[in-house]
Amino acid sequence: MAKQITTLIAEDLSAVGNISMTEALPILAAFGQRPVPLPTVVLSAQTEGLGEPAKLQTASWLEQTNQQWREITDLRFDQALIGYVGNVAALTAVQQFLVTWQPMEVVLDPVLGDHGKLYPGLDTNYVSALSSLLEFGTVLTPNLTELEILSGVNLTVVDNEHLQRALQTLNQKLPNPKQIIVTGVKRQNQIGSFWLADGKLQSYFVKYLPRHFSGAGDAFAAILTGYLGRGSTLADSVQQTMNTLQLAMNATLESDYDSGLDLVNVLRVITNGEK
Ligand code: PXL
Repeated sequence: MAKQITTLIAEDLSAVGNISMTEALPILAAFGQRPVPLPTVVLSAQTEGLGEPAKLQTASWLEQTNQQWREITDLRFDQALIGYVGNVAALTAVQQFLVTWQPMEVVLDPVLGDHGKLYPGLDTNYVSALSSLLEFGTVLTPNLTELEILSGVNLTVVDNEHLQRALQTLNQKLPNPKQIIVTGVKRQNQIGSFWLADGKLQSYFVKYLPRHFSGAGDAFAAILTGYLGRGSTLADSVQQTMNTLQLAMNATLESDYDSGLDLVNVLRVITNGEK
């Protein structure tokens, strides 16, 4: 039997929206993992398109949790999944967890914005605090908007040359090398992810579906964490993640989901793959 992986998940818990933590928990449980959720903020709804959410800040609880965990014998983390954090105090607390617990693999999705804009409520202070957290990630999964903001490379033209330059520039800004996968790159009727292997640009595409799926990036990071935890290579993990995510998007298109993703098929595929 495979060893059970314990994964610390730090991201928002949003009641309405079916995104981030509400996706990551079932996904990682389906991978047979032991997920340990750290809500970085509790929201009545995701921040996009559903009005102004009621917020419960958790930074001080996060600090107390990090202290209390020291009393738990044999607590250890193989992986961490960091998604939307939401405020600078919680980013600081998340950094403390990573420094204290040193998980081997840290999938860090630098959630900042999409379609060229920051998400509501995030500002330049937040961007600089998140930039400082990047050095604690081992795998980073920005979308195009986030890669542009974090690398400083203009991505108005999204050709291979610009993507390669942005990925390299972001890597060079950081004190230790990362695997950076940029997601959501549209080419004709396909959507793809790009990353570098030995300095060469790699990509993988699936069919583009003409709809905005909120929570798709969050699900991408969670599924990727699951495949990496199973020991798949980065390239295989990205490909399997995108194939699996495609199932969720197809199911969502066919169902009456108006927010978040229909994950049932994803959970079936993941569970069947468990040996
Ligand atoms: O899907 C990214 C995301 C995560 N978490 C919260 C969000 C969003 C996007 O709007 O609002 C709370």
